[in-house]
Amino acid sequence: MHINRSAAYGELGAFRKMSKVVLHYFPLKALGEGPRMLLAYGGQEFEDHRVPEEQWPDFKPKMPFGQMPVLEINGKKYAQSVAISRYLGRKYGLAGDNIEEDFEIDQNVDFYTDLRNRAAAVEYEENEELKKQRHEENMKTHYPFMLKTLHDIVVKNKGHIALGKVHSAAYQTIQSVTLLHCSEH
Ligand SMILES: N[C@@H](CCC(=O)N[C@@H](CS)C(=O)NCC(=O)O)C(=O)O
Repeated sequence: MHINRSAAYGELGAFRKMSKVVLHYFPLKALGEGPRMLLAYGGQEFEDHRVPEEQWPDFKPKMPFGQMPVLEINGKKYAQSVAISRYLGRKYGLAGDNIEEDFEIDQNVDFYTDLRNRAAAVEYEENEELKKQRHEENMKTHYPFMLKTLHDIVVKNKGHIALGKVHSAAYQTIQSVTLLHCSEH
């Protein structure tokens, strides 16, 4: 069965009629930057609400899962950075052309999430000894394979993340690259 994806996800969707869009995140790139860039790509006016650290304890219980980023559409809050990026990707024509293309994009995005989580576990570790151990373990055991795989994916896709073209995954990977850079230290 053929599904008209642009009708399902595109111009006619509720998002186009939104009167108010807010992206809640910290004053950082990290997990918020992909959704911010996708909103900008889509030409959507939005409030880029950067919550200062000192306001976070009051704000946290108001978020669906007690974390950010959160995309608020006409008062309804949606969480999870990858889910937000997939939604915006579909909205702005950056999804695959069929479910197999989506499958390939999603597998690569999930791979980046694995990479990002490894880097984040180092970056956010407060115990200096554990931080050093985790970083060394990543450098020795995980990064060589993962970064070689990432390199091969990008070469195979002519500079893109999947399918040889731009889609929402490109925006989602910015966070991983930023964190990998941070966790070099
Ligand atoms: N799986 C979630 C993870 C969200 C997450 O870890 N957010 C962090 C900031 S990067 C957060 O809100 N930390 C504050 C807290 O947990 O209190 C996503 O991808 O959105």
